[in-house]
Amino acid sequence: MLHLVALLLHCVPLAMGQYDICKSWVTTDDGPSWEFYACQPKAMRMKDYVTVRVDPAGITCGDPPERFCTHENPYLCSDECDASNPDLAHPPKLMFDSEDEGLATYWQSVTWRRYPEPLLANITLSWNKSIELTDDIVITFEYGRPTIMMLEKSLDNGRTWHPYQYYADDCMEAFSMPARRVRDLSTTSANRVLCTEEYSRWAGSKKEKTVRFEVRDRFAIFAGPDLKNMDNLYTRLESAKGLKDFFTVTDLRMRLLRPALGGTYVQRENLYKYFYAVSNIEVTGRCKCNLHANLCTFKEGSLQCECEHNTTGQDCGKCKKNFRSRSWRAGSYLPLPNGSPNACAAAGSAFGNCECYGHSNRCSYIDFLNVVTCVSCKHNTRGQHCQHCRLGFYRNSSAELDDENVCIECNCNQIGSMHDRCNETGYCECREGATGPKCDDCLPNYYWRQGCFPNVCDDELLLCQNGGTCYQNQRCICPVGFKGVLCQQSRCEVDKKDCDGAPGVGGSLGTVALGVLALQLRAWGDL
Ligand SMILES: *[C@@H]1O[C@H](CO)[C@@H](O)[C@H](O)[C@H]1NC(C)=O
Ligand SMILES: *[C@@H]1O[C@H](CO)[C@@H](O)[C@H](O)[C@H]1NC(C)=O
Ligand SMILES: *[C@@H]1O[C@H](CO)[C@@H](O)[C@H](O)[C@H]1NC(C)=O
Ligand SMILES: *[C@@H]1O[C@H](CO)[C@@H](O)[C@H](O)[C@H]1NC(C)=O
Ligand SMILES: *[C@@H]1O[C@H](CO)[C@@H](O)[C@H](O)[C@H]1NC(C)=O
Ligand SMILES: [Ca+2]
Repeated sequence: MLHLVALLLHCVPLAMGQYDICKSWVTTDDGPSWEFYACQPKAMRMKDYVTVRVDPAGITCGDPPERFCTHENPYLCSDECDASNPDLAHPPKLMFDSEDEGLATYWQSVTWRRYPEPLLANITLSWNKSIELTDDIVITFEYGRPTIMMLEKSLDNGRTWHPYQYYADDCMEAFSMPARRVRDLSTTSANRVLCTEEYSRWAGSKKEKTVRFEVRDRFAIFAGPDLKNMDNLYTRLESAKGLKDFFTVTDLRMRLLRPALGGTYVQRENLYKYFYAVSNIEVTGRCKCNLHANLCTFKEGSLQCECEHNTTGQDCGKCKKNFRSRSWRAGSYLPLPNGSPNACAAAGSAFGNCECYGHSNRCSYIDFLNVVTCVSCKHNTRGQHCQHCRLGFYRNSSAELDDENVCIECNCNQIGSMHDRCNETGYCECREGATGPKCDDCLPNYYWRQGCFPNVCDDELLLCQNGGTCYQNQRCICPVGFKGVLCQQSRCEVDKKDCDGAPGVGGSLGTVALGVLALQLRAWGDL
């Protein structure tokens, strides 16, 4: 009977769909215990959790109120957009509401009245959370799809952006790229960024309204046309480098670069029929929780994984405090069907009490010392438990022992310091004359030149004499006729030769000249 219960419970994760359950209470021969599985949240309608930004300022129509018409009725320009009238306004939020039967609500841009200046608009969607796409992104345009647009994505909350897909009625002309279709991609090119012409051609504005980023078609490369063979997809996501990241985003941006033309050229005399109107943006995906959570909740304005397996963080991207005896790892879809939880382990639970503070995932037993010690400590740590910093590094006082940033490089100035080690507060040991935490400064009365040297001259005690000037505390530049470290010596006193033929050397020359004159006068007197 007990065995039957175990069997039934064992089957639960399979019956409920793949990777739905993080753990279950199973009864085995050794008694009941938890069993852990790789798990992920369900896919959701991500537009419900998004923040949107439309650029540039003033691109939304209605301020001031404006008339527009459609390609179907190009000469009946009686429609009005007025931001101050709720019935006639088209604010960005109408891209994310639920559509009532038959009545589309939409964001609308100003018209292309500034033609031929391009009509450009960016629509940026931000989740402040990494999302894994599970279905196509579908953007619905009323009154015609753009003839040129681009989809971009960010993986780091908008700090850096990458092209995701290009769309144009003529890819060569717009982006100098050949037109391709996602359906023609192969297993090795499933994450290629391409330009497609499928969603930009004019087909009558009522007929073809959607622009897609085809996630399903890319999945189908591995999982087959109806996504029946998901195991193969999950295996590929685990093994193909960059494939998982390709479907992961924190932000998306639609760059609208040219509106629908409704024909082959722009009619300058009727620019009121050119604009963008987006009624819906559907993004289906799940929170990225690194296979450590099956729930994701909206808290304090952002989505957050409800982490299991003793992990924590918005994406379950690290181990909980006191569960860091091994380095954190994402769960894995493999082996099928339940995957590997790769759970974080409590300090002291693994390897017979060998704590490595998460800086090593290997321990080794040293026979003659009878100790277990961590092997290959990472993050610049060392020691039996990776509890010290490597030489040349010091302990970061604001980091826990199991933090990746626990050791900070000393960075001692190579010339100014005795060696590259420092004390616990990061101070290096300085050579004579050098100072500062890193020994890259000089004490007062020292100057820096490949190290610190005592000043030869300065403006206070070591003044250059006789009108000499002090050059960078390194030497006195003496006037002609003087020498010595501080120009304190007259050349004349040292060597009589210097007294003659040295014109303009102040008083001493005068004296010499007078002497010569006196001699001559005496000579004349003798005559
Ligand atoms: C749209 O975003 C891109 C960056 O992705 C930026 O270079 C461009 O200036 C933006 N365009 C507008 C109209 O704000
Ligand atoms: C983004 O999410 C983090 C983690 O949940 C939160 O601390 C932060 O305030 C959020 N930022 C914004 C702009 O919502
Ligand atoms: C997480 O830690 C708790 C103790 O707080 C333990 O009962 C549980 O089994 C651990 N879970 C995993 C997956 O290791
Ligand atoms: C010290 O650790 C904290 C916490 O992890 C980190 O934010 C900080 O950047 C670290 N300091 C340095 C200098 O690495
Ligand atoms: C490190 O050295 C500096 C400078 O010599 C000193 O002020 C500081 O107290 C020292 N810190 C420790 C922990 O010894
Ligand atoms: Ca809508």
